[in-house]
Amino acid sequence: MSFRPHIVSQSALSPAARERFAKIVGEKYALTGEAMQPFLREPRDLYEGRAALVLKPGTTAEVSQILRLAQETKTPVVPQGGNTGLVGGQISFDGSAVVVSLVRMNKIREVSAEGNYMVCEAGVVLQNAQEEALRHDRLFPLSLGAEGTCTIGGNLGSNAGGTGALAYGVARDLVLGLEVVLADGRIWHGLRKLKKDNTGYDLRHIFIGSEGTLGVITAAVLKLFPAPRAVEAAFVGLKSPKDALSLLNLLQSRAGSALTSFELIARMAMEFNFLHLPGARDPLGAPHRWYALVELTSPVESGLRETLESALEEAAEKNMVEDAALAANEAQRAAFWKLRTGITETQRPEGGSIKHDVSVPVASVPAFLEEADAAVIKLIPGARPVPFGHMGDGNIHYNVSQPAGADRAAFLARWDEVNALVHGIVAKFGGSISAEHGIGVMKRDLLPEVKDPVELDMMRALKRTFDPNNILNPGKVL
Ligand code: FAD
Ligand code: 2HG
Ligand code: ZN
Repeated sequence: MSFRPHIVSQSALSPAARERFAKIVGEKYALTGEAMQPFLREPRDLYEGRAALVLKPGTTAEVSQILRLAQETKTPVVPQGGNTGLVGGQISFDGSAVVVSLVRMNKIREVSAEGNYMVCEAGVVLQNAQEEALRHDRLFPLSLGAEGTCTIGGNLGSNAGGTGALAYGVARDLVLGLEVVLADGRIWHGLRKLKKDNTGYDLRHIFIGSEGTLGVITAAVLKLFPAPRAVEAAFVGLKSPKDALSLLNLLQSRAGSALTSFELIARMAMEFNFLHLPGARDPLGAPHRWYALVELTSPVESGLRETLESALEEAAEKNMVEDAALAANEAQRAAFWKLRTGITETQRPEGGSIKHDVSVPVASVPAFLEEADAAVIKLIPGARPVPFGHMGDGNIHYNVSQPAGADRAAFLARWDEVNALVHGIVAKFGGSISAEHGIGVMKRDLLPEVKDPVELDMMRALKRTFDPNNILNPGKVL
């Protein structure tokens, strides 16, 4: 991958500035040397970062002071949450930069079951937010494989999608209000709890998905939903993505908004799971070329199982599905989901993997997959496409593993070439080269190729307005 880190400043952070930064959070929470390492590497080991300091503020006031000082000293600041991002957005590449890790800001300030909202600080781990909502008989529906580590701040910074987006939308759809520290240290107290508020521009959405380039989110008012009373999941074996599309449509017409997840999985991903995921077992008796993990959820006890069973029977009669297993209990449902969320990890032992997090219109997913598979295998005979993902949203993680036994480095050296091929097909279908993981550094240099120049100009204008000295996550996104 030809990525050139954008070094903003070659000068080191002065000892005096270092001392002033450390004083804001206290020495214990100002890390240097080896202690910074966990904050400088990311999940796929694709990038190794550099920084002068990692700061772990405990309050919004401390974040504000850090940014005031960063502005004064022109110090680059890289906001970081759980460090699970997949495009390098949370990684600092500048030896004079300060990483601001929000993980200590992990208070859930308020939960209102009656008002259907919760107020979380940026460092609250997503799973903790979900669990707290459930304790109040409410659902916070954002859900993704990294939920045990990723944070609300990172989820909003990257506008995460995940497996519930089909029914509940992406992260930005789940936010009522925000508290944000601006590049100059001022605090925007935007923690509104209103569903309706048309008093001018809706600035929430400028910060959500801005990947730490426009401000540091310190807290958010999140929407809650009734807790599920019934959840039913099925693991389905299919001949083709075309049949998966037919099944998706059938389930949507039979179950309506109760269809909360529709995930597609290629056989190759299942094979990687069987090899590398401890305890993984095939829920179905025989292999299938494709699988769908589908889930129905309802806030009322409502005959959901019968709905799913009869829809799957209908699908079988219409030859849309080859086989299906319904989860008999919670443990089986969890095992189904493990086969889906484990894929990110089980690709790793198979060597180099070239990633594409793409979306196309839902009905174009089958044609996209057919064309991409043929093109990739023609380009690199023996390459192993491992497509999987959120088919209900038209979002496929079109990952390509190296040919078995091939040289990892030589395969990864073809990253740009494979990207160009796959992204070219995505463009043909009017799709996006980043459906949910963002731009970060991984796709920064591709953005001008795919974005309308007028849109890029507007983005640059926003950046200049919110961060005129380019101290916030410089070199990311733009
Ligand atoms: P980080 O990685 O720390 O940061 C992500 C970005 O947000 C960076 O640009 C950072 O600068 C910025 N940021 C962090 N905190 C703040 C803040 N307080 N204010 C402003 N900006 C901030 N993503 C999906 O969308 N869907 C998935 O299904 C999904 N599944 C995943 C599964 C696995 C196993 C892994 C490893 C990752 C997955 N991801 C997925 C990617 C990642 O987990 C998400 O993008 C997540 O939302 C990042 O949260 P984080 O706290 O780790 O953020
Ligand atoms: C998922 O949906 C994530 O599991 C990660 O977005 C995708 O590993 C990946 O490429
Ligand atoms: Zn995903």
